Amino acid sequence: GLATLHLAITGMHCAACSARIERVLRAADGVTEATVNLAAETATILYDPGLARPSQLMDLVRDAGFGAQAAS
Ligand code: 9UX
Repeated sequence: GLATLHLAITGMHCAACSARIERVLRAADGVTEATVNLAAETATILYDPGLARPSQLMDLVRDAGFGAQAAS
C-alpha cells in the first residue's frame, strides 16, 4: 500500500517556492500526491514505498534549494 511522508521544509519565501517543490515531488517515481503548505512550512507526500524512499524524496527537496527534515 501507499505510505505518507511528512516533511518540515525551510527556505520557502513565496508561493512559487512551494509550487516548485510540489512539482518536483509529483514528478518523482512512486509519488502519488504531494502537497506543500507555505505558511506551515510542511509537505505531505503520498508515495509507494516500493518505488520511493523518504531519503530520496528529501534529497529532491534539498536539490531544489530548500531544507527538508522528516517530521511527524
Ligand atoms: Mo519566490 Mo522561492 O520569488 O525560491 S520562488 S522566494
